[in-house]
Amino acid sequence: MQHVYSGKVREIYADGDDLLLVASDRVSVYDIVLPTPIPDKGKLLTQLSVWWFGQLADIVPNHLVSATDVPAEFEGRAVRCRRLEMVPFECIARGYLAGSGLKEYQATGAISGVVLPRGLVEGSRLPEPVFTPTTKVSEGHDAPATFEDVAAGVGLSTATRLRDLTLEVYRRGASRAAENGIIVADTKLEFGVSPDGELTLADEVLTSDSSRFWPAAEWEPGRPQHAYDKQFVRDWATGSGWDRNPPAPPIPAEVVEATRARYVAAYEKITGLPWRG
Ligand code: PZK
Repeated sequence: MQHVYSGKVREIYADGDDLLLVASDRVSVYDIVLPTPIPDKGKLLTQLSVWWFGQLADIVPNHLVSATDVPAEFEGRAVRCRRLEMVPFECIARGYLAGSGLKEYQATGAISGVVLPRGLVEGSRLPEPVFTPTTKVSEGHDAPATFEDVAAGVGLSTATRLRDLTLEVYRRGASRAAENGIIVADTKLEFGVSPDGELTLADEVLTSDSSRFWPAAEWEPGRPQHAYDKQFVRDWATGSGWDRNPPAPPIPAEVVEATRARYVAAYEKITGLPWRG
């Protein structure tokens, strides 16, 4: 097996024609990876994503080959997937205002070319979910794109499919999560084209690393929302005196344990299954 790519918290290996996506227990805040792992995070997010692929299979085919046929050292935290020709846009759906969507709305009244009502604030629910793609930039952060940009890149019919699929996946995910006390504010999807030409859902889906999960009970538009998963890490980091430059200090044990409990809770609430790590 050949290592082909390292992300902040994940790795990709090639195994023959397949790829293995491997999730680590690393966690980042303010875009910086902390020196202390969150035990089982990689397994929890991998198993949540695998569960979602099953739930979404009637909407869109996916790249998953096997979640069990992986090397023993990666057991539970890797998926074997089909190698695709990746679409050069990140397909994002937003149902609430946060992050770069909030910034763009405040500057222009629109996101990705979609005009929104006046008077929305940080954390507001949008009248309906919006497709807000970005172009992948190898260095630094992704650049906002409009639907027209996507159409110019991949053609109008593929762009329309990408938008419709992204919004349908978001609606399905947000609705399931909301029934269980979790707001999915937004989610980032990646698609590719299979060797037989089919648009295929790739990467990880509807995890808290690829989405903003908020505790619904604490939702309060007008201020930054609490993150379902990393809020304890953020609160500790803010209070620790750390200047947000690397290297980050180690995470205290009680913050690690509370954070792990949130990843477990998100998995159990969303899937309805007990976590048996
Ligand atoms: C692919 N990424 C992003 C994912 C990382 C980075 N099925 C596929 N075929 C070809 N390429 C990719 C995929 C998928 N998924 C995904 N980059 C390439 C990514 C996981 C971990 F570090």
